[in-house]
Amino acid sequence: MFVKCRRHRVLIHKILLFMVTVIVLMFLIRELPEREITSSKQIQNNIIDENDENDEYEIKLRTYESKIIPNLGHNGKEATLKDPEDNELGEKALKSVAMNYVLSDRIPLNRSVGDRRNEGCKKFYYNPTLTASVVIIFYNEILSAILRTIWSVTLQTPEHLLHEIVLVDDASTAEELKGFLQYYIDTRLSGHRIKLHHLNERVGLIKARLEGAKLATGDVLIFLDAHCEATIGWIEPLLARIEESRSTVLTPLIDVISASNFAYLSDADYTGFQVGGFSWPGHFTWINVQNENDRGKLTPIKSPTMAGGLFAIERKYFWEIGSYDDKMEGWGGENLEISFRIWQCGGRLETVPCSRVGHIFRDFHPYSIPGKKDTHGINTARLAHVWMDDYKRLFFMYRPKLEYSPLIGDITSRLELRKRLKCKSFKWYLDNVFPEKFIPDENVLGYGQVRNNLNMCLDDLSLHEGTTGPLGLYPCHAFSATTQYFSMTYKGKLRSENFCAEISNTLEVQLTRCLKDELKQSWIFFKNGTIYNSLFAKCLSSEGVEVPKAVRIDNCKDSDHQKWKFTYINST
Ligand code: LR7
Ligand code: MN
Repeated sequence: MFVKCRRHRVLIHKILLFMVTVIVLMFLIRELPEREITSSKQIQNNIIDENDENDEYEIKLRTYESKIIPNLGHNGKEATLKDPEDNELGEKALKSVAMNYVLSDRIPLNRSVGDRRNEGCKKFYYNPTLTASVVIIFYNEILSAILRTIWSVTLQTPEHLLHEIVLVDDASTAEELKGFLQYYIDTRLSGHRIKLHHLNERVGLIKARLEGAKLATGDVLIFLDAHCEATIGWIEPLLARIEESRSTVLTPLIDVISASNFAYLSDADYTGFQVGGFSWPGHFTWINVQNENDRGKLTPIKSPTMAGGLFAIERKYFWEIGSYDDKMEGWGGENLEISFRIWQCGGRLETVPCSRVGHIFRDFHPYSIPGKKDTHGINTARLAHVWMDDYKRLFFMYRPKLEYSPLIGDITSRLELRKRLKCKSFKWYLDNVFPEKFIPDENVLGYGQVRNNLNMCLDDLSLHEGTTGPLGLYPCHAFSATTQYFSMTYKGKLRSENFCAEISNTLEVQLTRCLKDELKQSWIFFKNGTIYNSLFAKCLSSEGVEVPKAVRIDNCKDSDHQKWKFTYINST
């Protein structure tokens, strides 16, 4: 009995001890993460307030994390939400900031978009030794999109190649991009070298990138927009090519991530990708790979320009070649400036087909630019004066008011840079880098607006590249008639910068891709103002055309509908 009782007591003791241990352990386990998260700051600062703030951040972050749906958008698949209310909010977000952030907030921040490389790329072996500083600037971007950019870089870059990530906040007003973002980095991305620098005032994307470049210390700078996703193997071919040639500046293939459903849209095969061009009104455009033999190749391919947001450049070379024009403000123009400068001053620009990075293309800018409104126009006017020599006439033909605008500011230091680096002429660039670029006033009989005797003008009706549409008729614009500039070439083409006038089966005139030796695109411009096609033996006419529909061809006759005048006529 005694023995039994003693045994009992021992058993009860043991059970009690076990229970106490379990309770203490449970308490510890519950408390542990929070303690760990705040401890480093506690020791550093010993500030009670900050701890309170951190607790607040932690609660906010956990609420946020609890809403993430595992596997949503995995492998870059289209993501959808079931709740109709969420979808409605998502639609609203798309309209207000051009990105469905309701959905973005639910997709895991470290999602994988899969291996996007062309099969052939996997056979290449790269062994770079250079390290990269990835510079990401942002102004009021969606936090989850910024974080997904950062996560993709840390996950898809071998550690020994990633020197650091430098984040520059261009004085965002969104509260969560301040302390909360820093807290996220400290707690969820600790162990990664990430610098976050807040600018005191908004300086625009060009100067923000310059600040990032100043802070960076890796061998190579890689700039990314703050809504990108890097994919497997993205960095190795970039670094390896720069190691081979330090004055070559590289862009990855910029794939499309949908702003509405976050699908990674570009397929792996994608050998029909395009490289960078430009238009005379000063915009970046996509063009087909220039040399037919280069099409489908997976090695780096020459590109006349770059889009601007995603590129790799050796860090010291970036400074040697003149970094950016630090008097450019806001948004725009810097991409063509750096492109022309690199080529004209002895470097090269290439697209690397095996490096794939997704970018969320937004339909509009979710932000306004303080002060000067048309920063793209003003920045482009700066670059035209500095780099385009006499060809700047073509930009200013589209933007006459900008040519002598005081808003352009002082360009002396950029002209000095051009001299110091002994850069080549813009004509050299056109002849050697972009020989297929159409020059509207060279080798032409006439160019400018094409006005008939009834004061109506030919108009491309804002046709987009890569499409076909009517050669329209519209009242002549007084200024900036970007849709009303046409050339009559020596070879008999009636064309705008990117399209040629072609006769359709219904005898209407269409604007479409220019083709060599196509009789339907062949015109003769007579001194009396008629524009004649010999295949049909008919004349260009506006008779019976409802504005702004397509002009037609008709039997030739002496009619005001068939007499056309170009603004400029070449006398030679
Ligand atoms: O005032 C600003 N301050 C900023 O820090 C305005 C913008 N930004 C940041 C912004 O948060 C973003 O991270 O700058 C980055 C680029 O701005 P976007 O994403 O609004 O520009 P975009 O993608 O519409 O425009 C393209 O052209 C720009 C011309 O100035 C820049 O060079 C962008 O980097 C460039 N983007 C790309 O090249 C991605 C591919 C798009 C194409 C074609
Ligand atoms: Mn962008």
